[in-house]
Order: sequence, then C-alpha cells, then structure tokens
Amino acid sequence: MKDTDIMSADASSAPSSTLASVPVRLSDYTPPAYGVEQVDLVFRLDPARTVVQSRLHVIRQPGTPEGAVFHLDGEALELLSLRIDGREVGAEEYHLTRHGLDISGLPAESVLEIDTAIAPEQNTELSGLYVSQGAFFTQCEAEGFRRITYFPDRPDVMARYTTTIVAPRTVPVLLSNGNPVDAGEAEGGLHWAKWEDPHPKPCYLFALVAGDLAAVRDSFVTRSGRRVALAIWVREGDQDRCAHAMDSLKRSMRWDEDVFGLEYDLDVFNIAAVSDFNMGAMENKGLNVFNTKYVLARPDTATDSDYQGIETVIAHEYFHNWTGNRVTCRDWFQLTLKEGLTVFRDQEFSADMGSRAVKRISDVRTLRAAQFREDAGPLAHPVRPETYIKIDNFYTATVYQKGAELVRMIRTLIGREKFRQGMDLYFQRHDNHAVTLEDFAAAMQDASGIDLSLFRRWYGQAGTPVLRITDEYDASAHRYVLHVTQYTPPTPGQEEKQPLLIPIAVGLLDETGAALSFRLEGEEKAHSDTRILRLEQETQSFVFHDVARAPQPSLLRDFSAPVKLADTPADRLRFLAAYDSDPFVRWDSGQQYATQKLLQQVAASRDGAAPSLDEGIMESVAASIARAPEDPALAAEAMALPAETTLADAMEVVDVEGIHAVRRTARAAIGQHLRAALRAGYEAWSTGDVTALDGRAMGGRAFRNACLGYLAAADDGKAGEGVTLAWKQFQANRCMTDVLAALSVLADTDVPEREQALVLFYDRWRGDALVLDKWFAIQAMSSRPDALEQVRRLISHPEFDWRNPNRVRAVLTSFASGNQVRFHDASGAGYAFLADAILHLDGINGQIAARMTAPLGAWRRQDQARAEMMQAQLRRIAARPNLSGNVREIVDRSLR
Ligand code: B3K
Ligand code: ZN
Repeated sequence: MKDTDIMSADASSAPSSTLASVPVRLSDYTPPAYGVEQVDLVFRLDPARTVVQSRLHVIRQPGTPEGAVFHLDGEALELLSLRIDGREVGAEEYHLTRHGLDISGLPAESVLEIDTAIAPEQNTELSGLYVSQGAFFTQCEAEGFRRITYFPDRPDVMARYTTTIVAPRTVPVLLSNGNPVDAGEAEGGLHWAKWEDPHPKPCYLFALVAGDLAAVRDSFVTRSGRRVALAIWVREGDQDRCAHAMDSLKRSMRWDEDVFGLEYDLDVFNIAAVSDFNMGAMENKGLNVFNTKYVLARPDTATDSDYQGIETVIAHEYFHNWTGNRVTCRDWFQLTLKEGLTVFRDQEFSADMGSRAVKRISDVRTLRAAQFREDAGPLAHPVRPETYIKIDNFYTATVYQKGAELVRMIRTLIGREKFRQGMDLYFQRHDNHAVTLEDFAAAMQDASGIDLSLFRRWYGQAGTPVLRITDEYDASAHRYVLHVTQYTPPTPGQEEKQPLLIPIAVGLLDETGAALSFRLEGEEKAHSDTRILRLEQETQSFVFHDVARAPQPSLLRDFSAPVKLADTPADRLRFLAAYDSDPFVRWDSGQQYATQKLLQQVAASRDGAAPSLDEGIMESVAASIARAPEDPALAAEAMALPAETTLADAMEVVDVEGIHAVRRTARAAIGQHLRAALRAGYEAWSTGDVTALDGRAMGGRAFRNACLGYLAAADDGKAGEGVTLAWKQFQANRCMTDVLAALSVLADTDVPEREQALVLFYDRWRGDALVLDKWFAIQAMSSRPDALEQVRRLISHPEFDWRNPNRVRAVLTSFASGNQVRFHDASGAGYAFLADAILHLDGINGQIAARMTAPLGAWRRQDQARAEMMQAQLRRIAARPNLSGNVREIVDRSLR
C-alpha cells in the first residue's frame, strides 16, 4: 500500500492506532537527517488537558542537504505553538499530517520549541501519558513518545533530557529519568520538580510518573563505592509487599558487577508500580515502570512462581540499563539485540540464584510452548523480522526467547571466557550508540577469533530446525559415527531454508549409564564429558574414536540449540530418562517418551481401543517421586505429564478431545496406582516455613502440590481423598502457593466445596486486584464442560474491567491459551466468544486486542470443521471497519 492510499482514507475520527498501516521494511533503513542533542521538557499535569512544552536542540547531520525535511512523529496531539530559534513559525514553513510534523529549511543548528496538549485521562491504549487510579504514568516503547510530543520517534536519535514537572500539591510525587536536580513551589497550589538525565538516550526510554505514591527505600553501594538511592513507589498500603522486589534489585545490581563488570550509573534508581499496564515492565532510564504483578508479593498474596517472576523481571529491567539503554538498537528490527541479550542475562542470573537445572528446564518449557508454537504457525517470523506494520506486534517469544537462545549458542560456540571478552568489547565499542546485530556478532567474533559469519543466518531465518540422527558403531575399530541431518520447514514468506550453524552438545553413555570416553576426529585428547559438535551442513557425520563399547548418545545436552530432535526411539528415551547425567536430557527424554506414548494412545482410542497406561510412564513418575528428597523441584518437573498443548503441538492434526481424555485418564491412573507413594510424598513436605523462598522450600511446595494434583486426579472430578485433601489445604490457608494449588484442583471438580472455596477466596480478597486476577484466571482455565459459561459470567462480573490488561488477560488469555479443551469446543462457541471480545477490546486498547488474536491463527492444525470456524471468526474481525492497525496486522497474517 502506498502512503497516499492511507492519506486519502477518511480516518479523521478513527482512533490513533488505526493510522499507521504502511509496512516498514528493514531494507529501507536510512540514518536520521537531523539529530537532537538536547531535549528540555516541561509538563503541566492535568488529567483532562496536560500541556507539554518541548525545547529541542536540533543538528542537521553531516551529509544531509540544506533544506531537507525534518520529520517529527506525532499522534493524537494538539499542536499549540511552534517556534524556531525563538520565532513563531508561519503556516507555510511546516506541514502537519496525521503522522506528525514536517519542517523544512532548518539551519545547520536550531532550537525548536513545540507546545502540545494531550488528554491523559482519555488514553485507554496505555501508550504515551495516561492516568491510572489517579496517578500519571508513561509508556513510550516502542512508539509512545509521539503521543506525548512531536519528536523523531526512532531509537537512533539519542539525546540528553531534562524534565520539569509542574502539578498540583495533591500530586505530591513527581518522578522522571536521571537524577533529581531541583524542586520548588509555584503559585496556585502548584509545585514542581526538575530531573536531569546525563546519559544520552532514545525517546522510548523517557518516563514520567506522578501521583500520591508511597516509597519503600533502600540503598546500594556500587563496587567503586558510590551510594545509589533505591526506591520502589507503590500505592499507600502496598509497602509491605515490596521486600522481595527490593531484594531482587540489589542482587541484580551486585550480579551484574560480578559477572559482567557492569556498574549502575546514576545517583538514584526508581521503580514505580502501576496496575494498568500493557506488559510486564519497562526499563526507562533510572525510572523503571512495573506492572504491580511484578513488584508486589507477600506469602499470603503471591505464589512461588509469582516470586520467581518478580525476581526475573526486576533483574531483566535492571540489566537493560546496559544492554538496551547504554547500548541501544539502531532501529526496531534489531529489537532482539536488547531483548534476546537481556533475557539471556536474566536467565543466567536466575540460574545463579537458584537451581540451574530447574531454571533451564522451565526456560525450555516456555520456549517450546510459546516460541516453537509461534514458529509453527502463521505468525512465524525471524528473530530479526524484515517488515512490520505495528512493531508492538513483534514483542514476541521469537524475538525474546529464541533471541536469548541465539546469545546462548554464541556463548556455547566461543566459550564462557571469550563470551565475556566479547561483551566487554561490545560495550567498549558501542557505549552511547544505537547499533545492529552485526555489531554484536562482530564484537563476539573479534574477541574470540571464531568465525561467526555462518551463525548470523539464525537472525534472518524463521522456523524451528529439525534434526534427524542415525548412528553406527564399529566394535573392532572402536569407532562410533553420528550422522546428522538438519531440516527447517518452510514458514510464511520463506519457502527455502538454508542450513544453520547448530552447536550440538554431546556425551556418550555405556549400558549402565556411565560416561564413556571418546576422542573426536581431529582432536588429540580423549574426553568423557560433554563436547560440542558444530553442525554446519545439511547432512554431516561426526566420528568418535576410542569408544570402548557401543554407546547411547546423549544429545543436545542442556538444550544446546533451539531445535527439535526427531524420531528418538522410545527405548533410548527411556534409558536416557533414567541414566543420563545431564539433568536437562534426563527430564526431556522423560517428557518425549511420555509424549510418544500418550499420542499412541490418542491414536488407539480413535480406533476404539480402551486406554491403558504405559508402564514406562508409570515407572518414571514413581522414580521421580522416589527422588524427591534429593531435589523436590526437579522431581515436580519430571513427574508432570506433558501439557495438553504440548501434546497438540506434536500432532499433525490436533485431536482436542482425544488428548484431553487420554491425559486425564493417564493422570487418574497414576493417582490410583501410586496413591501410597503420592500420599507419603504429600505428607513428607507438609510442614516447613511458608516464607522460605530458597529452591528447596519452593521445590518442596511444588512437589507436594504435584502429589496433590495426582491424588485429586484419581477422584476424577468427584468427592474422594484428593479432593478432601485439597479442601483441607485450601482451608489451612498457609500461603498463596498452597491455596491456589488447592483451589485449582477444586475448580475442576463437581463437589460442593468448589463453590464454597471460590466464594471464600473472593470474599477474602475482594478489593485486591492482583489476587482477584487469580480468581478470574482459575475459573477461566477450569476444564469443566461449563467453562465457557463461567467465562461469560466472569466478563460481566462487576470487578471485570476491559481497560485493565491484567484482568483482561486473567480471563481471555487464560481461556484461549490455557484451556485448550474448552476454547476449542467443537461447537465453535469459544471462537465466537473470543472474536466478540477482541472486537470490543479493540476500541479500547488495540495492542492488547492484537495479543488476544493469536490463538485464532492456530487454525491450520485443527480439524477441518474447527479450522473453518476459526477462519470465519478471523474474517468477521477483519470485516470491522476502523480496526486498529495492531489487530489488522495479526488478522491479515493469520488468514494468509
Ligand atoms: N522493553 C519492554 C517492552 C516494551 C513493549 C512495548 N510494546 C519491556 C522489556 O522487555 O523489558
Ligand atoms: Zn526487555
């Protein structure tokens, strides 16, 4: 579509998010014609009409011809006045469009003064400056700053900022980026504060927070001895839920110094928590803004996984201070440069804080559930996309999680030490600059001396590679050979795939599970530990010498690459699940084995066979229970059956009901057969300090609740031992982890305690938004046949609020992504319900509506009847005029 088509469409009354639907292409990148050196902002805060005065010191860039147009982006702004070098600008000197402001004829250096007015209380998109519960918050990434003032809203324009906030005394706390430099009183009951950020930054890192907020304070002394004042800003009454966030922050600051040599660079570090927020958190320089979900926690209000989420997100945003803020992205196509790298850093941090193995397992589980799924569907895209309509639609599992795997593979290929040297070089070269993935790869290559040119294909190629492996052993020569083939299935817009550089971590085991020593072709020394094979071609053979006996290969240890291993024989999986020394391979082999066996049963039950539980699965669950005393967290992971969605992902055409029935029957059978061991496991971990957050304490709770889940599964939704235990556990009200585990067991049943528990929980927690989200979510995820009816009731509940993303996600995402069997009900009612919700939501918040649309795109792997109904709903959404660009893009891609 040409720009002129857009311009001629009548969109004068359309919401701003419908405006930009012209694809942006990586290949069109050109450096900015004008730079901005200094930005001085003054905000006069008023929920109905805030006036923003912006003063820009603009420099024409070398190579830009005189007279070139200076484009400033702007959206939903009222332009009040425009001055160049102090002189009011005439109408002929600028051109105002729905996308922004074009000024021509600027001198080589100039000062632009732009006054605009905005209406924060009308801002339901939560992008730009908005009001939440009476306080002001901003969200500028990716393109929200243009909803505050006219500005070249692109990350390669880096400037120094001062921010002055003027507000009534009733808005006592006034925060922005950098350090506070001045404050005072003004006439008419007003006061003001001025902030100065000495570090150049792109405008997406701008932030302002103002309101009646309370601070929890602490401090941190950096390794060079500077004291940093830390504060977490929350609503009055929430101060007693900030300890874990503060502790996580201090640990992150220390870890980044110890592991990467990176020190914090301002006098203050502020975190502000807000309950209306589009995502998890935002790394604005010196002033992180957080969804309350990732700050507030007390043992009675938050689960262990909430605690882990807080630690991870606090760390992630803090780590962005270097990977993202000091060194930022040249353009949004490079998003993974900061996101993949920062996810990798937060993963490593969490691994160091707790159990490395359990962390890796849970990261891989997430990667497969979200990213492999994305890669297999219509929204598949490379880690560095080539084109987008709304960049907000590309904050995806591919950019984040697969991006992190690419960083991890680089470290695997060049080694830890060289990786650290590469990071040092990256900061040395690019501090205060906006750079590309090539710059990152070059730093790694130059520091290590290892050629990464082939590796860079990963950035541009979408899809999950599949590895097929065969092997042979020559007993007389003591020679073992692995033949590996890689294949990446086509993805939208990328029919042809090239071979990738894939690191395969390998070890060899003898028949007792002991490590065998071997010498790789070309190597002098023999090893018995893990070695890295570099797969570079479509088909390649790896020769192992001096192998004493026929080995079992343990492949992809620690999940050394984001690929699938196809066709591993069931007996090998069983062997590895029992004996491998690599905890990841052990866990994964158990899961792959269970997937194979359960899917065989799904197929058999279609042919009328009665389900019978595979003895290998039963044995492995029993073995996991027996190993719980060593590592309860690992046991909890290993004893869980693959999720329904995981089983679905492994089928050509999903059998929704078959999967649900087989998995449910299997869980019931395990519960019945292993009742004694499960009961003993449950009892063994029933005491313990509920406030303890170490891995063993949390693992103990996870294991105990896994036992509870199986015991209840044995009751199959009716009254019985497991349900009684759950009800007791619910009533004991020890901590949210236990309460919620019990409630989710009860939510799936038909017993009177179900209703009682839901009412009690609601009464106990009404008025507490975060806890109530759990109450909404648990009902939306219930596998009871009446789940959709419940969900309909939930969205008409007085506490349901379409403008609050957490609440919307608690119901809609939980239902559409967390309740496969009911969302995909054969009637199609789940699809119609979701489409209605998306259409309603789109008028309020296009970004959130777009996120809700992805589940409908999964129609290709459903049976024909479902696929048609899903497409029909997508087409119904597409037919809506004035759809936001966000939803339009997802719907169009989902249908093609
Ligand atoms: N950088 C932000 C995400 C912004 C999303 C904009 N739609 C949080 C993070 O990844 O740290
Ligand atoms: Zn991030």
